[in-house]
Amino acid sequence: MIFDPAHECMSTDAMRALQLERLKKIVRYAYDNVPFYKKKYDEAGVSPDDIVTLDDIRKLPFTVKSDLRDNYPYGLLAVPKTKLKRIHASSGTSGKPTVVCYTDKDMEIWSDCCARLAAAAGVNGDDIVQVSFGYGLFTGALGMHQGCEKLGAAIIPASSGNTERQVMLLKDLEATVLVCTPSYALYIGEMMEKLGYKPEDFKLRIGLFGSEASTEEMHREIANKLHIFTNDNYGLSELIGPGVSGECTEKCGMHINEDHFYPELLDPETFEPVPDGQYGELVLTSLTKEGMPVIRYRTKDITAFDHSPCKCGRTTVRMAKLRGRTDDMLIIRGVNVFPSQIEGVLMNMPEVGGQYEIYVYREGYMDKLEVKVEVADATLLTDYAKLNALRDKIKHNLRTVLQIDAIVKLCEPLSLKRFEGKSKRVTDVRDLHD
Ligand code: DLL
Repeated sequence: MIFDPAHECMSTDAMRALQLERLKKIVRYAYDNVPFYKKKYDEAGVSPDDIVTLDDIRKLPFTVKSDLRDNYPYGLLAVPKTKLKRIHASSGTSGKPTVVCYTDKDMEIWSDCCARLAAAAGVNGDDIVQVSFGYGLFTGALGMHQGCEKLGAAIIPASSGNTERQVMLLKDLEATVLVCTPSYALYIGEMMEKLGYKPEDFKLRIGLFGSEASTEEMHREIANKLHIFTNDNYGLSELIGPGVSGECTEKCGMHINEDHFYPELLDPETFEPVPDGQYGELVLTSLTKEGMPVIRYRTKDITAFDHSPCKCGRTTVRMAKLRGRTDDMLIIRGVNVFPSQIEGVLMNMPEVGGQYEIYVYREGYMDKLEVKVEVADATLLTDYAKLNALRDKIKHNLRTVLQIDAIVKLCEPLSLKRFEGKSKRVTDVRDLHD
């Protein structure tokens, strides 16, 4: 089902015209209502009247995460606080969180955008949706909750944690859709096995995942474990939360709701636009946000665009699964390594499980990359020769993809840390050793 065909299936010309009209309006709106934008644009010598074509967006300076932090909590509001309907925040790893505010109209658009994603994955009004994202300031749970509710589905607001109970709820309440991070889905799948259940004991048919990077291989592993269709959804609090883009059942990229979020894909060093199929940094502009408009936000997320037609009938541009973030790329002995490349290698090997940890450190002047992964079959741990052969095979496969050697450590099944929300699998301690 296409939730909003009038916008999701628009002709390219009509979409560009709509985007231009909205872009002109939002730049003027931000300039007139948010002193931060007025100051920034005045300093850059650019005025809202300079936006005549869509390309003119490139005249505007970027907005970055620290702009949001520096204006904590309400400095970027374009409306009086009395007009706000909801306030969320993204958990900063250090210091103050980034606060994001929604008016009534923003909430309506947010729900619609999430309803589009859920519908694109096949969710409908008959579904029972278990939301196992953490409820709270995080946008994931309430965003997807509202979107699925809009489709008429029944919601189980389970929140994350207490994984045994998650399994009980999924089973007893006959949930048909699971909403969580892909790493939590994997953990829930393992718990089902541990409790002695089979996929047939559940009514689950769809997994709406997102909020963290995951490879196709990881989705395949979850799909095999739970016997469900899985899709990937992308978003970020600064722009709205979930609702920016999501995969349809064709699974050939995430359709961007580009009538609300104008996407640019730029080379992070030259800021030149990157052509379809090549990777670059995603820069997003909210075209309709009323409470806290965000213009040319550097997401640091690395993806590629695809403007070719999609079989599903939607005409919106698609973005590839994220390769990672510009700030989580590891440079190891001068070679660029994305954790997602390591995940891709491991998930392609049935001999190892879905959990892994990456540890980067320095020995003398030498960077070391250590990859810990669980063997799928515990009996292997007693067979030294087989264990060694598997270790060599993983090393070889990693070397083929990364071009560097890794130290591989094989662990017992279920021995590595599991995640109930966004996973954290990389530890880089090199700076501490400098
Ligand atoms: O994670 C919003 C969200 C919730 C999206 C639920 C989808 C589902 P933040 O907590 O602000 O917002 O984190 C945003 O998470 O810049 C990406 O680096 C990463 N991220 C989000 N979705 C994906 C995804 C939510 N599907 C940051 N694949 C973003 C890879 C993702 N990374």
